Amino acid sequence: MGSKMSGDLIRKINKLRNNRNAVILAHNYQIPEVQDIADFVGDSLGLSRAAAKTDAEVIIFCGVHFMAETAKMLNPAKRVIMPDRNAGCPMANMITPRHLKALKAEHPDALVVCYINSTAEVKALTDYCCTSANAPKVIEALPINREIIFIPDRYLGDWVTKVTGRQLILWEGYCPTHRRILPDNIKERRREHPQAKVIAHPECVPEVVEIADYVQSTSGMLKTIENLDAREFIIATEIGMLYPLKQRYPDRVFYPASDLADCPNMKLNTLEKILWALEELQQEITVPEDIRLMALKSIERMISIT
Ligand code: CIZ
Ligand code: SF4
Repeated sequence: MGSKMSGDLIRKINKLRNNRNAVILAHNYQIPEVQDIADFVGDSLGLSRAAAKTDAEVIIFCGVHFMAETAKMLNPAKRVIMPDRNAGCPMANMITPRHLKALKAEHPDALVVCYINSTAEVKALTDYCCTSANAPKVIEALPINREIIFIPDRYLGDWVTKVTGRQLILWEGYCPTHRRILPDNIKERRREHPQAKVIAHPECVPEVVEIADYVQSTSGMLKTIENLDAREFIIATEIGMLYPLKQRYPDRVFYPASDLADCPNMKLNTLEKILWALEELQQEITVPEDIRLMALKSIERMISIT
């Protein structure tokens, strides 16, 4: 895109953002142009909370569907619009309410914890929500004698089991993007950059998580690096994350563990689609009130723990 054309787009977006009393939220994995124009960049929960703090009437949510749903559930009076509603999360779609009901029937006494990467309908059937930033904390807050079902990410669940020592009943879900990062990618990058520290997202396969120096969510990565002496980092997560890291730490060097860790859903949003979303206010995300109230309980229990 030529700079004049993107300059025009940006001017139009800024004007309409004002006229519509809108706020633009972008996930850490969005393309740089989208992050640059956003009012807030962050992880899914951070964005929902940022939305709650503004007096904007319209939220343009640049992320994937479950994140926009979460923002809507926490901000029911605001209109939440996705620039491209086709941006889903394959992991979130790996468990349906029917699957979860069957799993609960097998373990009727179990508490159910869901990763925030799940649909509103699934969240509504759970006791606690968690993010990758607070999953161990949520699990540790639960009574020691209770069985725990953890859905949908079995790799995050595996890491939480190791960190907390708690047994979890896992579901076979996973993130196809993080699964593309292989232990051999890490080893090769380490040979190229022997001084670099490896930070892996807990959605990575256990073989990657085991050999990483640090395991962190996206918000965790942004915070921890400040306190580390290392100047170079190998980042094992979705490649969009390299941009906010470079923005925040211009004096450090970041290498992606694998260029294949590119989530096609996260890349669907563009400046053109944001402008269109502001013009038309189409693709509004709604959640039925009964589902919202049930799912909100699980989100609020997480918030009260963390
Ligand atoms: O909660 C989020 O935004 C996700 C999906 C990942 C992360 O580590 O922040
Ligand atoms: Fe879902 Fe993975 Fe894409 Fe995140 S990176 S939206 S978990 S598929």
